[in-house]
Amino acid sequence: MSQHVHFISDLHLSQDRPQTTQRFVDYLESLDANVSDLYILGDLFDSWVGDDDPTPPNQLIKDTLKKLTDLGVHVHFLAGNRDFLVGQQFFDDTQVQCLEDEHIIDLFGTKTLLMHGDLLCTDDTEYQQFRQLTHNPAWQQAALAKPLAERLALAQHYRQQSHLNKQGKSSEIMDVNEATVLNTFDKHQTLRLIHGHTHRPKRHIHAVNGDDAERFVLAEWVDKGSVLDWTAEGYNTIELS
Ligand SMILES: [Mn+2]
Repeated sequence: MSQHVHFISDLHLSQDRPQTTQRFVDYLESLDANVSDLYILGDLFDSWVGDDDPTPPNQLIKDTLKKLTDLGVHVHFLAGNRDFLVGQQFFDDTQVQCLEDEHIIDLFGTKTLLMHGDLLCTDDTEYQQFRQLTHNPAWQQAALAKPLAERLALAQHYRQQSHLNKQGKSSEIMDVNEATVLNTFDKHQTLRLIHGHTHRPKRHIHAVNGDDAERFVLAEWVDKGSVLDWTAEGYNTIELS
């Protein structure tokens, strides 16, 4: 029986999206040892204000992930722009492995770069400045030191702000920058990239130094779930309704 490797992103789990939570729990509970690795490429949560936040569905998700890692499935998490404050306690509790953005794996013999995808959206300079600020360890430490109620209120504020900002930006600005994509392939000397973030699922082909490089964009989980499923024979997309 051939081994499977799964990739998902952009579930945006929150108390407001119980169907997505249920779909994700059902999906995790359906997995067995035929799946060697599950890669979660960011924005699993719509917001994460600290590992001490007991707001549903946080505990349910942690418990379900722990059951899966107990079965021997390797689960990996690469943070997105919504859940970059997922911390050590989360990883200790779930035994999920934390990956840095721009992580390289060997996917059935092909060097494959994994990203959330926001780093590719360099046309959005305002967002890139915000990203730099919020990825500063001192900023994160100060943010996490605030009382939980204040962090929850701040997260609410950022979500509204982000929603308003998006309305004022063209869809081109919020998509990946082509030159940045090419530079990223070149920097990592790879011909395959898998990322999420833009919610524009597609397989793109880019010409990189005379070779065809493939870029898979994962789908968000909104009306249905979506899993990029790889085996040694190739890939297919699994939809979960
Ligand atoms: Mn994102």
